[in-house]
Amino acid sequence: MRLLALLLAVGLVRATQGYVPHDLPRPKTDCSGNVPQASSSAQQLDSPNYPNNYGNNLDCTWTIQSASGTVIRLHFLAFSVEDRYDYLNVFNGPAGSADTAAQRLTGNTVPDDFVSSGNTVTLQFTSDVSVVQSGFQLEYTEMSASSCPDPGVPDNGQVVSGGSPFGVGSQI
Ligand SMILES: [Ca+2]
Repeated sequence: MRLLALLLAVGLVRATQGYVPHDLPRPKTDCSGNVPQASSSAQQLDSPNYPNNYGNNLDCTWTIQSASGTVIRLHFLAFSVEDRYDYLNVFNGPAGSADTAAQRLTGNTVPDDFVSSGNTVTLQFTSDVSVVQSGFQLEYTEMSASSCPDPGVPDNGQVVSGGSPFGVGSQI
């Protein structure tokens, strides 16, 4: 009986210290918001509270749109979310549809640029019940559907020709 009391006490201490298992379902806080339409000059989108830590139990959805016939480029400036438990879904179109789930981003590696195939990109950021990090900061830009972002210099290589603006079929 004394042992049981001790175990209960230990359990109580852990509970009051905020120990929460990862998979316990909790209501999510909707942190969605409207974002300005993409334009040819880059606009910034940050995770809630950036550069301070985002909160637990978040579920945010942002829909970025650009003019009809254009596409949207995402350029990540920073990325730090709890690996495998918190993540940013990047949908190449409206949210939710399985066939538009382009990327599920998690961890601490700054992702490569993303270019949509149409004029809508939906971002969905979710966090679980514990462990928060600084989140992400990105820029989004409207681009002509026929232009391509500067691919940069490849590993172990150098650019010998070409130059901005790049178009479909450009060679570098
Ligand atoms: Ca988390």
